[in-house]
Amino acid sequence: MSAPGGIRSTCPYCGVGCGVLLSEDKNGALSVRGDPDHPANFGRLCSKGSALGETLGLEHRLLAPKIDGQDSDWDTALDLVADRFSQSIRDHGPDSVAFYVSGQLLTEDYYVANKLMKGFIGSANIDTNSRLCMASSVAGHKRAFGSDTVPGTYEDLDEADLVVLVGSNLAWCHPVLYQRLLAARKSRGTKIVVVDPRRTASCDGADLHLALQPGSDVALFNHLLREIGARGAVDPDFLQHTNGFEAALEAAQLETLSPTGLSEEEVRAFCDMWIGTEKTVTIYSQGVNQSTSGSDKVNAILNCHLATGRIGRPGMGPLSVTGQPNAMGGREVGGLANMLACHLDLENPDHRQAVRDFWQAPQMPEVLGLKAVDMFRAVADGRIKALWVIHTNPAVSMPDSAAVRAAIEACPFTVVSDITEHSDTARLARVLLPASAWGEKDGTVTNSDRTISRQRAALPAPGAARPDWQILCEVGKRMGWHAAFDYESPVEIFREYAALSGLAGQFGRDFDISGLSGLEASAYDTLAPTRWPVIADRSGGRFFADGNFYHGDKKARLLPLRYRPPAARTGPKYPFRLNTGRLRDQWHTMTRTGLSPRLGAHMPEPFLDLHPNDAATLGITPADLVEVRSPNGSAILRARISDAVQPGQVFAPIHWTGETAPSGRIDDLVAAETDPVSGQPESKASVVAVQKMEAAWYGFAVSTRPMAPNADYWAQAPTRGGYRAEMAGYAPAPDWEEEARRLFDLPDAEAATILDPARGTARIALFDKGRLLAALFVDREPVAVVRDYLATLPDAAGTEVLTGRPPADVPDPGPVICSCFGIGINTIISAIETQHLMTVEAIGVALEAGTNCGSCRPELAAILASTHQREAAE
Ligand SMILES: Nc1nc2c(c(=O)[nH]1)N[C@H]1C(S)=C(S)[C@@H](COP(=O)(O)OP(=O)(O)OC[C@H]3O[C@@H](n4cnc5c(=O)[nH]c(N)nc54)[C@H](O)[C@@H]3O)O[C@H]1N2
Ligand SMILES: Nc1nc2c(c(=O)[nH]1)N[C@H]1C(S)=C(S)[C@@H](COP(=O)(O)OP(=O)(O)OC[C@H]3O[C@@H](n4cnc5c(=O)[nH]c(N)nc54)[C@H](O)[C@@H]3O)O[C@H]1N2
Ligand code: SF4
Ligand SMILES: [Mo]
Repeated sequence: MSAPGGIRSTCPYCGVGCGVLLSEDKNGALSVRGDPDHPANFGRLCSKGSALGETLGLEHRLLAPKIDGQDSDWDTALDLVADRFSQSIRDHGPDSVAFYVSGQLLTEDYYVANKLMKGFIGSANIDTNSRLCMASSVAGHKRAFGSDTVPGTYEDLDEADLVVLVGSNLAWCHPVLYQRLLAARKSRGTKIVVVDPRRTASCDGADLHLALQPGSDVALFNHLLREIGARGAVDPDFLQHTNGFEAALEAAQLETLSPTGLSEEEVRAFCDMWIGTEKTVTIYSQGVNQSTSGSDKVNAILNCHLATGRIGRPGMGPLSVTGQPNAMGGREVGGLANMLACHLDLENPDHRQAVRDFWQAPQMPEVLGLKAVDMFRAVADGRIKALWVIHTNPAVSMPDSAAVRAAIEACPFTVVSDITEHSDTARLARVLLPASAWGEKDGTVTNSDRTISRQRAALPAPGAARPDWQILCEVGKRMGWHAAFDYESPVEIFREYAALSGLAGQFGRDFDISGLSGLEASAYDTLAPTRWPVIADRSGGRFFADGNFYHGDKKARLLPLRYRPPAARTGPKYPFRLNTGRLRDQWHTMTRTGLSPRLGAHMPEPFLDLHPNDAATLGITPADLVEVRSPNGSAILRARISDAVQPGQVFAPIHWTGETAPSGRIDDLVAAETDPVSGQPESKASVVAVQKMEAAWYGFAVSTRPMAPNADYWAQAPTRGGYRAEMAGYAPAPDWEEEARRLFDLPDAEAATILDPARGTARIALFDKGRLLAALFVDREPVAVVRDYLATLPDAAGTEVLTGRPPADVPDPGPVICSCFGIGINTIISAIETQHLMTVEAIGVALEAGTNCGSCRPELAAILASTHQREAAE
């Protein structure tokens, strides 16, 4: 829909689901602004959303179907996919094929993928990366409520008096919601508690941080339940609508606090706040879900909300925030191997029959499909003979990812639908299918609070790219199911889906949007953000305040739970607990955010945070590289010494890949241990050993073009003028000038060099007619050059580049803090000192830093505090 400010659409990153306005800027490029009318963000965007325009270039796009690395055409590629899938089904049965899909697909794409696999191929072997993300929340919701229902809404954050963040770094991962929370804090004094083993950016604004031991959340929330019981804080009227309170309390009585490692005072303060504040929202995310006790953690939290009746009323309730833009939509369409469509159950014969009749499907599977980890095991041992991966990058994001890569490589037939061929998964596929990207396609997504929003196209699809739903339907038709997949446009799919949800409503399910089943194409085009359910007598709202749940007896269930430690145990061989997670400015495997120089500047390298005491014991100093080994694999990462992590614990980000830093692939270290109920892997509690990398050489390079490093460690990131790379190796090159020419692919460029073989140093700059193209700096120690200045090259030219630092009259901005305006730490410190700035707001006025998305504001506050501290001490 074209509004006065442009076309309305939705950000393709996190589950906040911010509305955006798309228009053409004065250079003809797509400009992306926050939509002031969208109820998720009211105009705000975070650094990732603001940088969307920088990620739309076509140089990395897959523009034609490819077979065995050769460009092909759609007919040939689609026929091949349909033939090979059909052949496998004929020869080995429907369970010999599988789809592995994504919470980033649009609802319409997701719906047809699920329909094709479950209704027509007749297998439930479709699973999604939501298994790595939301599966424990889904399982917890179903156990407690009888359905996968998110009870509350974002408005609860405006009305709460206490918000508890459990295993959620909201400041970085749901930044616009976090800003909304801070705004509420400012106006009504909302208290914030963070429960996280690590001190994160979300702790900066918090009243209390409980740095519990990894995996011990059940022990903490069992204790809270005990206190709720002991202090008479249960809501007896609400308990009438529940079962299991006594048993849950009894199990909680057996628990102690010792697994948490927290002091009694800290926990008392937490219980006082929680029990004393009726309007409490508990937000939880991957620190809860990604655990072998993930489902129990979810239910331990839900137990406390059910016991106190704090659910579904304004300003209170549990809120599982979704990660991906359509994680919620995927759950609605039944994209997981253990679900049907529209919150109907695969195990229920009546549900199966109803969906089968509705789809006029030839067959429906009666058994659950393989969950992600088991699915790739079945690929590895040959049970799955044809695999189609859509909109996800399992070769790096699955646990034990080296084994997943080997499995994909050995699979007889693999298809990948992606927007780029430069991904670790795409590199392994036989057939590559070019998908239309965000900005080019139409459909719907559902965010964390059940709001359905439209994504709308503002750009033409480049080359031969096609929307995912169309590719799936073409294969369905070619497999012989023409009528079932004969859609002209997404609205036809949406209408069918909405009608099916009406059937689910008749079965008494929560997910019913049948009010939208008659939507005309024009109404779909203009559809405003709409929270489900959408039925004759109801639209949106909250669930469960009335005590009506979705179990057979309409009651909720509290569960008896006991703490279980993470599956892997630390010991002398693997003494550290490895925690993994996200950075503010990158999205997953970086195939999109990795293209933005602004976003790349925040953290250009993969790293490992370790506690100063551990660093001292291991003899590791800042900027060293470390080798990290687990029973599954190894990695090399830059050491960051920080007391944000506890002794014995280390943290690494998930974003680096074979494309950006092959030895930084963190899931190579992660064991494929899963939650017994949800099948979700324990991505945050592997065990590792850490030691200093005894590198013989270190390098830093800048270049106008991508480089081809040949080093034991390397990491490459985009800059405004090209690329920067860190490198290190066990054996130095015999001739560094020759190596530089190979690295930059500039065999004949003019060179300026300073070589000192005796000291193992080399500085080489390569020019074309006096214009700087690339430079390499090598040393036996981590290279001491001013990286943020060199990263501005080739703006600065000339042989003075070999000094590795800016000329006296050019200030070095330092590492970027504010990505939106590209402002470095040195610029900020200097403004604080010279202009005597006292507040984050004043920094904003002086430099603009922190005034757009606000996600660097915690860092600005920290810089302000440390600069003032230093000034006071001087
Ligand atoms: N910038 C950015 N934002 C994103 C994404 C992104 O890639 N980049 N991805 C999106 C997606 S798909 C998702 S799923 C969300 C994830 O959003 P979050 O879940 O908020 O992010 P994570 O960094 O994975 O993990 C959250 C925290 O869990 C903590 N944790 C680890 N173990 C435990 C434990 O045992 N108990 C508790 N209580 N905490 C623990 C970690 O220290 C970490 O700080 O983010 C979404 N938003
Ligand atoms: N150790 C550890 N591992 C984790 C996690 C963790 O916290 N720790 N988190 C897990 C979680 S929560 C998640 S959600 C996963 C995320 O992991 P992935 O889903 O594997 O990561 P993405 O980079 O989002 O992959 C999306 C892919 O889709 C492609 N793509 C983009 N747009 C389109 C499109 O329109 N159509 C198609 N067909 N393709 C497109 C992108 O280029 C990219 O290759 O990682 C999981 N892995
Ligand atoms: S918070 Fe940021 S990443 Fe998430 S939807 Fe909004 S703009 Fe996109
Ligand atoms: Mo996720």
